[in-house]
Amino acid sequence: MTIGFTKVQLGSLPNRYPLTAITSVIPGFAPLIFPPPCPAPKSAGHLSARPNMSAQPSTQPTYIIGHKNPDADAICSALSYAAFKEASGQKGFIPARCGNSNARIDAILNRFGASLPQFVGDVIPRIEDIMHRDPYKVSVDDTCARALELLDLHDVRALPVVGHDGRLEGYVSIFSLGDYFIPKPKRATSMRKVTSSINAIIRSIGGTEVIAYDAETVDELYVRVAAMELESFGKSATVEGIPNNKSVIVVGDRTDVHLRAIEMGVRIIIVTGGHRMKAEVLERAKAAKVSVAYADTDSATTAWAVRAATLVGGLVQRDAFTFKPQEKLSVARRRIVQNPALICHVVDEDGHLLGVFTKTDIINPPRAKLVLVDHNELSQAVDGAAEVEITEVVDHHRLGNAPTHQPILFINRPLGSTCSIVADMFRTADLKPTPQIAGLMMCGIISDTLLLQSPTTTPLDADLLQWLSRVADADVRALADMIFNAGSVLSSLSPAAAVRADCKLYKEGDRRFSVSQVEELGFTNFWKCEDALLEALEKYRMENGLNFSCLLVTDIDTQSSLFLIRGDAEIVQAITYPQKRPPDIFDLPGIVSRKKQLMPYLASLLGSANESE
Ligand SMILES: [Mn+2]
Repeated sequence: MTIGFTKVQLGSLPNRYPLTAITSVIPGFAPLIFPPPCPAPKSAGHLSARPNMSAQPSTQPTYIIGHKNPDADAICSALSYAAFKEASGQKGFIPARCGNSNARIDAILNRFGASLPQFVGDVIPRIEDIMHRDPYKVSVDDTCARALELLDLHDVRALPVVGHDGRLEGYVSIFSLGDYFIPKPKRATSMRKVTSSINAIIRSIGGTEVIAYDAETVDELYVRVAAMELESFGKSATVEGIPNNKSVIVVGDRTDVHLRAIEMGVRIIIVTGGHRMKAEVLERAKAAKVSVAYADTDSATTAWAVRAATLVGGLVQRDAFTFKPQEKLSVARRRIVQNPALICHVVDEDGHLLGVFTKTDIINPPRAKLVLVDHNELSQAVDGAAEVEITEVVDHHRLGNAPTHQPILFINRPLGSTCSIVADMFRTADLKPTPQIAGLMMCGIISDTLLLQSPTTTPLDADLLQWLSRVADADVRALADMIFNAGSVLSSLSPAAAVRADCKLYKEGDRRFSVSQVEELGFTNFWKCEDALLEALEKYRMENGLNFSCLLVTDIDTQSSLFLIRGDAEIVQAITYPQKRPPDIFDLPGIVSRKKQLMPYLASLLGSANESE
């Protein structure tokens, strides 16, 4: 016997009616509806294998989000399920919505002092989701020593280079730096070259400044180690054609060389091995405006460190591969395939560096996660839902879900509202919602069940509503009046907006269609705009390339509906309900539920239409 939740591998056929995928009804057993979240091994492993390119790794939130064109239940169940997560100690969940509010939702939130959940227009993975913000970088004024240090310390292969204004200039890589430092016996002069300033050189060798002239001026200088006889030292300079005032002399405690170098007027003398220049020699250096520095390292090491003082600005590779933060990963992936770039830069409109990423980041990106509430069909979900990880579904509609790669927590119960499911979670887990959250859940139940009148209503909905009423200290009847009087959609919205307000897209066989619903107190407002609504319905159908579009106008008072349909003549003709106004307005007495009454009816029409084709 399985107690608690059943993990459903979502590869099943879509069904027509809500079904129970969670066996939480065994008396005496508290259902295990919130297992400890398992770490996703794939993404965890990936993150640890990723080179550490910035101080701050990016993290992705999990959005608890209702369907497009949200209704009260979609908004209230997102808010209350997030509260349930919080109350049961599960962190990192953010209530969200992917559509606009309406008068009813506003009235409900206002009544309980709640705010709208965060708007998430889409969850399409973009560059900004994978980039490393605040990346390790160097400035054009930094030395190669600094760049090499960063490359080594953080195990990366390239670093972005920024100018003084923060704009991206290019990048330096282990390959370009390696090329610069690898000995080239046939081009000895280039091996001596260092484009830098006296200050940067002293920084790079970790030395002590003794006398420095024009310390900030960047020059093309040449390093020479004076390890030869005095006579040879003087000659070699002439042979290589290096001007004396561009020479950096690295030398030990050789006073004769010190004196000769001063006489020649070299740029700087670096005395190595912890040795010091004699006081009287130092005086001469001052007189001749020759800079002097001391290094504790030996001559060979010092000479290398001097070369590493070359400023990054001189070695920048300008062919930086750049992206905008809003670029879709699917597009970026195609651009990257053929490009050998070691590092990808993300820049804003002005070219300021925002972040970096590598190919590894884009192959297996950390994805935003979604908990779908009050829907499970991707056609109704936030844009991009198919490209991210859906970790949970909490719903009370027919199954029309896409297959998933991993087992997920899937809760589908044929109750009157998603808020009922969440309220039942609170109660069975012995957690008491706040009066605010209890009030919001009441509104989800009242709104979705038309105050327990809809055929979707179960005894549990009624029971939960009573329980919530006590917790929230709110009167059910008063709330219902507020909810159903909060703005007639037909009198407050344009026909175009009215058909979009609570509109759901469906696919049955080859047919795509939409079913909208508005709830009114009486049909008076409807008979003022029926032609405009039919026109708006047709326009919506054309714009979305649908086979047909329909609108259920429900009168909450009499618990009956009018049904408007445009499109597919075969379907329209197959409708067996009486025509209220031919050819496209029908009378549906006793029909108030889109999901439990209308959808099964339409599905049967479509089923026979498909068979006859
Ligand atoms: Mn609902």
